[in-house]
Amino acid sequence: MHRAHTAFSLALSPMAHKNFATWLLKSSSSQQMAKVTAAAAVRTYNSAAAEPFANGSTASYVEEMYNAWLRDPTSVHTSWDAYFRSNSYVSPPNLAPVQANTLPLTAFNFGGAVAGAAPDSKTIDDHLAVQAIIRSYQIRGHNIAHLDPLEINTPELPGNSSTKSIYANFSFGEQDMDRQFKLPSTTFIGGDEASLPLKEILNRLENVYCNKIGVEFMFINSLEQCNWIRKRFETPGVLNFSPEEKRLILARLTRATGFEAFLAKKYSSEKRFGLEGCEIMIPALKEIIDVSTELGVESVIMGMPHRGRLNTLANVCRKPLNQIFTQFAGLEAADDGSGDVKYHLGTYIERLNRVTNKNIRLAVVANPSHLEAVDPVVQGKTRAEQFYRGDQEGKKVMSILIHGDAAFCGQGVVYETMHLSDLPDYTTHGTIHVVANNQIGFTTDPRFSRSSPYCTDVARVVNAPIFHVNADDPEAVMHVCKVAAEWRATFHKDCVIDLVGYRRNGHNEIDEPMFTQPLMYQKIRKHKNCLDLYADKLIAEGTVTAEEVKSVAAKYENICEEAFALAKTETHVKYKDWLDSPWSGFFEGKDPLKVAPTGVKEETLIHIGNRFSSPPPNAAEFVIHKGLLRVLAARKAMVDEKVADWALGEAMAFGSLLKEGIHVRLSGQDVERGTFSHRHHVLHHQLVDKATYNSLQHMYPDQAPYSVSNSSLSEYAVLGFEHGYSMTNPNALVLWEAQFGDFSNTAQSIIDQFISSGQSKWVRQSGLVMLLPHGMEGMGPEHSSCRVERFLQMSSDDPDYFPPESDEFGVRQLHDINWIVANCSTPANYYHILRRQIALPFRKPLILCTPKSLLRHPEAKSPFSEMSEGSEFQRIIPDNGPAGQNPSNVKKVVFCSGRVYYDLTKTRREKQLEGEIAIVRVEQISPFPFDLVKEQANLYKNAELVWAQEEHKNQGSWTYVQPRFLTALNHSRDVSYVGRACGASTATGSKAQHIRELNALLNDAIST
Ligand SMILES: Cc1ncc(C[n+]2csc(CCOP(=O)(O)OP(=O)(O)O)c2C)c(N)n1
Ligand SMILES: [Mg+2]
Repeated sequence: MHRAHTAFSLALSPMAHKNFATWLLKSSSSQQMAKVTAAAAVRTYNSAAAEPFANGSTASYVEEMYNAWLRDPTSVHTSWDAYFRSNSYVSPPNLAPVQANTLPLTAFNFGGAVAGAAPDSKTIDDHLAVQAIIRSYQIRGHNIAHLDPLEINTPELPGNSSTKSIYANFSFGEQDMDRQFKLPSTTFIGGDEASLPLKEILNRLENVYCNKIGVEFMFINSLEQCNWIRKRFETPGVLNFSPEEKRLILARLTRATGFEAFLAKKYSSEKRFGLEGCEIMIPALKEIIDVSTELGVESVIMGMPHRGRLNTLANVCRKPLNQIFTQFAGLEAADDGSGDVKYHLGTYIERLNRVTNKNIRLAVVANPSHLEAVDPVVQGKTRAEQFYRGDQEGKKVMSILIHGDAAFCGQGVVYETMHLSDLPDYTTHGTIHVVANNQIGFTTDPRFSRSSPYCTDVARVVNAPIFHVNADDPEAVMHVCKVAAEWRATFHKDCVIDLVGYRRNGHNEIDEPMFTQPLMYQKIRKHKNCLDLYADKLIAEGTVTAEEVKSVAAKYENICEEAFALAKTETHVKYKDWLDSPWSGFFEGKDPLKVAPTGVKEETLIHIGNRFSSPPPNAAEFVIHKGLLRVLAARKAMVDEKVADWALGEAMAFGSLLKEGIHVRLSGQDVERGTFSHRHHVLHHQLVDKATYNSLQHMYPDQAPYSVSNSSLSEYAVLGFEHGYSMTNPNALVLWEAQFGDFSNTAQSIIDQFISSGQSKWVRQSGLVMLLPHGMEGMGPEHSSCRVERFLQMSSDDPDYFPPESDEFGVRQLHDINWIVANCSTPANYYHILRRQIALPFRKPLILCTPKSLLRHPEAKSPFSEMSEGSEFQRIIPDNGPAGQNPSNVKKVVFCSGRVYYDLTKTRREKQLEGEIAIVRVEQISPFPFDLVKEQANLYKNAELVWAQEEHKNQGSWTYVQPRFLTALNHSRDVSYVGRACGASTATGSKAQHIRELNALLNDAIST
């Protein structure tokens, strides 16, 4: 099912617009049908000459004019408008309001019932029928509303015969039209009037629900919210705008239109993904921002695709036009990075909102081509900004997400992001979604791009009201935007504005749309643009003169010309001008190569360890599960012995950072307990629902906040969200953990498009940590590998370049690379690498393979001495046993990474080769520790060098490390591969085969 029909099907169907008349009178006479159909046609009449009533009596003519005026004051001549506004008109008895809201049902004469007597059953039935009609309009009015400026969509949805069948049951005829009906409390169409004639009820409902706005909201399961919406659309006069307001809309529309026209003139062969056909989006965004600012919002974070982006930067954010025009000049960049095309860049601006006279910050988040990928990123950034401002209800910071119609319904990440909208640790307290619905996606029309009636149906899952509106009716659009902003401020929930427009050009300006949509574009070619239509309307009603319209347009063109001239004087572009998340002050006064120490005082470790192993203090009644009491006791015993396992090492890192004022946020599926039941940061009272204790939130009275949250079962949106969160403040450790590392590939666009390349494209840094459980432990193909080879393949360090050796070798490498990939084998090293994320004078994403069985491995423990003052992260852990102590005896050095180390040492012990085989762990795989590998190789001058890995040969680290080993060894020695053969799958599903393969690898590696 889909809503769209092409112009072709329209051409075959002369009576494209069905309306209430056809629903109501299915069982009535054709004469009545004709009459009411004619009355309904008044929606489209504009001039007295064209209107169908002039041949009636003067009284009925005036009456019809009055009806038309009630529906749309602009549809009648201005003299009539003035006349009706002056209240001089006394409507005939059947239109005259009865006393306001005071009369009981029995007070009406309903054509049969005597006033004062109890109503008969027909009267009651008819009233119920009217109530049902009102409700039907509220539920289904949007189906037939005039939303499409091109009128190529049949207004009624295909297959919606249920609508007709409901109306077919009500057989009101012409004789009923003047009957007075009491209005139920579920409608506001009466204003101050308690009852209205049926004709007036239908006219008003038609006008509210089937005109240029289609409100889809009756699925919301809150009466309060439904009534709130009804009131804002049904109350008479809500669509009346003052002349000042109209002029403002016109001025904004002039700028939006003028901007695209200027670019088209100056850069006719450049792609800019113009907004032509939906220019109203710019005044719409401005209206949302104005109303929201009025209601207390100080910061708006926006995410949007290509379409209209430059216009938004220019006319919503007011980014200097010359900076935008400079992007067209193809200049070299003055700063580092590889940059991005102009319609992907972000911006951040702080300015005075001239309408509200309040300061406002506006950010448009940079995004890749991948449509909708930016949605969760914006939400994470918004959430973080709310958090740092203490804005717990989202009153000061809000997000706006702009979508294309095809992408909004086609991209799954929209759904995933929607589902974050009401989760306690992910909500941004209401997002306003704006769909620039041009009824096409590249060359595909909606009949072939979605199975739902509207492109916005995805929002129904979170009970978001959806306001469809014809983009050619600026006042209707402004009203909808105002309601959307008020909705968000009132209920702090998502809502959607569906701006139904068209696309005047091809997908981009050099594309030919007639190849694929000939009929649609024939219509478009003949269609006047929105600015001209609105200007004509305002001129006709006397709000502005034609000269004023021209002069506003000319003035804006002058502004563009001046900026154009200025842009010509520029010699370079500056990527920094396009930064969406500036970290003011973070880099100031910092030595760019100085890393703060990551070891902490032993007493700090002991304090954190004791807290982490204790139940809530002074809460004897808090009942903890017996199994967890054992876990706590085991932790306490480790603290007493001054050793840490994986969970304790992690808690030491988090706790010590929190002590230093660094906010820590860990998010992902089941992270509170940990997939492998090792973490247990949240203790649950066994008898009281939702009573929990999280010791890391209670380490120190003045610590930074700690947040750990089980996420929805999503990787794409949640990883995007945490990436966005990490962009806001560099002084926070933000971690996302995958359930198993392999699931991270459902978030591949976030990894590829944002995390690995964000700094290079958009000068934006992020210290996000990805924790990816990884290891070949016989669990089958799907839970073994985080595909570390993919991350390594995206690392930007040159395999053939050995950087100059110096004391700062390690930090300089980190500075220069795009991200860090590591596989730590000890809790201490895990602890240090987490702390190093904050100790660095810059931010880099950290991709960390994390263990599974090692979480409980008796040897995978670290003494406190390896975490206390003076200790630090070890990029390579040398062999500290007999081999390392007597290197000249060593015949073979086995380099490895991660958990296989423990298997290798066990085999070496069993084979009693501890003096002859050295095992060296490469903990930080990328950037590659060239210097330390060289040092180790020099230590074992005569030994054979091998790289042993448990992953298949075409997977794991081998292809990344091999050329780098050769560079580190200056090609003077070789390093050979020991491990599994190449494979298509990550691991075998057979336990027996797994063990066979592992033994073969261990035997190959540990042999001389
Ligand atoms: C994830 C993704 N897939 C495919 C594309 C290629 N693409 C670019 S624009 C576009 C059409 C988008 O249509 P719509 O969302 O309606 O936006 P419009 O261009 O009409 O404003 C497509 C398919 C993309 N950018 N991102
Ligand atoms: Mg589109």
